[in-house]
Amino acid sequence: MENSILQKVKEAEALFENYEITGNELARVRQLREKLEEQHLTVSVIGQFKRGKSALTNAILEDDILPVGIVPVTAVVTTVDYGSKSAEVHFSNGIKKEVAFEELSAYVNEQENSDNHLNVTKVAIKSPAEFLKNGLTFVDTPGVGSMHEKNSEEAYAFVKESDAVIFTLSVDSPINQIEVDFLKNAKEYAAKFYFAVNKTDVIGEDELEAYLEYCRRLICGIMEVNEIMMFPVSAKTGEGIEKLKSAVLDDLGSESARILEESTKLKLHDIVMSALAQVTFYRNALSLTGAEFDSKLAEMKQFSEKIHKETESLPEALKANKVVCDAHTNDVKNRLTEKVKEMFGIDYYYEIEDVEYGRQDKSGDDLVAKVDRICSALDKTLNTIFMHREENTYVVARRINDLNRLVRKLVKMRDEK
Ligand SMILES: Nc1nc2c(ncn2[C@@H]2O[C@H](COP(=O)(O)OP(=O)(O)OP(=O)(O)O)[C@@H](O)[C@H]2O)c(=O)[nH]1
Ligand SMILES: [Mg+2]
Repeated sequence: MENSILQKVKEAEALFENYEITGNELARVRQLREKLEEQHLTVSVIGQFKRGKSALTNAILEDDILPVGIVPVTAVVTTVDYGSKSAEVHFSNGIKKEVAFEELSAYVNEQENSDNHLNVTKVAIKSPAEFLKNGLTFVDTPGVGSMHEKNSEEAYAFVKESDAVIFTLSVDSPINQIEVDFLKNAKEYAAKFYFAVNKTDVIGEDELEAYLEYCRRLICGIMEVNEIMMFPVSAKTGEGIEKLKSAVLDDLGSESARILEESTKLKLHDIVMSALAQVTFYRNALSLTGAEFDSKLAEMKQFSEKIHKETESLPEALKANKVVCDAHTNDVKNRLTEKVKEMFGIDYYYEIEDVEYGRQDKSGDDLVAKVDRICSALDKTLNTIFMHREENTYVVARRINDLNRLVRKLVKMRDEK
């Protein structure tokens, strides 16, 4: 008997295949189906920067593969699968390059590949570690909350692909708002959580008990559960690592189908919400009278031209400043969201992760290009609607009718438990 979540994923896939406006969601849902069919689980190590995620990954794999350090280190996602030892760097232009382990740091390390100017999408490692034998993909991610915002974005993006997470805290610093926010977000996508409290070697036993109790209470509140799986560990001495590994492997043995099903449900919900926002936007815009639509389109175009001009006229010194550039880009996204809301009365969904970030420390070209990309995604949608509006009224009416049906189906999918 085919399991019901797989059926739902297939239904969504079949639905999205019929509409050009849900192309993004189609790609995401296909990936989801493939993982489900292969029963493939992704377990990621996530958390704030410097909690010891990479050190913990190394300790679990019993091999010092990944760079570790006192300054923010991990700039790109590193996946580890079972196999004979090798490392391959994947770049955003599709090129893959096999590298020696001694060279890894040049791609993974924030200090060497700053702001990921080499445009690495991920590093894919193969390792013969026992832990990986049953076919899980284990992942070390960049940390959230450092000055290097790009790392936080990568970490947030990868949580969406994780089925289970090892959320890493450390005893040398109390849980802060950055971690709370990240955990709340992760809860929306991953189905299983292990809490590793790292660096236990730096404090005494009494202090550790008090710290664990404090973490337990706080996290139970955030996760809205009575109990959590918490593991005091030291990546440095190896203390507690075996217990953590056994817990993960035991669950994978007995619970992997349930974890995958739960995680797929969460991810499918996110995809359906994204499709719903996109389709509602499209339908509402198409339903406007010709004159209403034309005036709104003209106003949106003016608005995006204004944003372009503002961006171009920023002083070169500011355009070369990464912090200013990031703040400006975020501001543009927010303003466009507000404007679409004002013009069309709905939330427009930005695939923020799809925006490719280039290096910004030499000239302002990249900032202008980045703003261009953000505006042009919206322009493209509006232009498609515009073209459809030019069709005869019968075709437009049929399209709206079709979209209404699609919205109803998506609402049903969204509400199904
Ligand atoms: N004492 C002690 N230090 C540790 C332990 N684990 C990691 N560290 C140290 O903590 C620092 C950060 O470790 P990383 O593994 O690079 O931390 P990370 O979370 O991967 O950091 P980012 O990649 O920047 O997010 C390094 O100086 C490590 O040597 C531990 O168990 N005990
Ligand atoms: Mg790291």
